Amino acid sequence: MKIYFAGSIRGGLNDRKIYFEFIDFFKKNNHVVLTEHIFDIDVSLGNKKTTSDYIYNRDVTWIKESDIIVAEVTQPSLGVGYEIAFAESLNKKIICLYKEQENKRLSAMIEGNKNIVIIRYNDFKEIKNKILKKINDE
Ligand code: 6K6
Repeated sequence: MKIYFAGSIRGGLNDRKIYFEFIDFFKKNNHVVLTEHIFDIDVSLGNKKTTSDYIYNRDVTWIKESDIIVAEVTQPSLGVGYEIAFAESLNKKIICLYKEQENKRLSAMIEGNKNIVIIRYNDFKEIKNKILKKINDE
């Protein structure tokens, strides 16, 4: 499967390590991750010449090209919310991954959307099989 993996960037990069774990995991299971380098500060974020215009157009093209969007939505991000809605408008399959946190709740616009499969977790290892199964589900 061609996966568009989405996660917060300008919304905050606190969960960057978890994004890398998910991306590695998908690659090891023979999936193609179109966004594999976007969270890499050296390769991507350090490139000051890359404009928002460029990023937007490239990411929209990748979403169109993808089979599925997997979004890590623990850290709220305008860009990720936009990508989810855009993918939904194209009838793409959408999986959101949400790490449970005290005194916080997932946005109702994600939680209440029946077109989105939501997988909640405490530890990434406990949901590995579930994610793979959902990716391959028709
Ligand atoms: C990439 C190449 C050169 O510079 C970059 C850095 N920026 C971004 N690169 C790729 N995708 C991005 C970048 N900034 C945001 N996005 C997209 O928006 C990603 O697909 C993320 O899923 C989402 C994050 O949105 P914000 O609002 O948190 O930045």
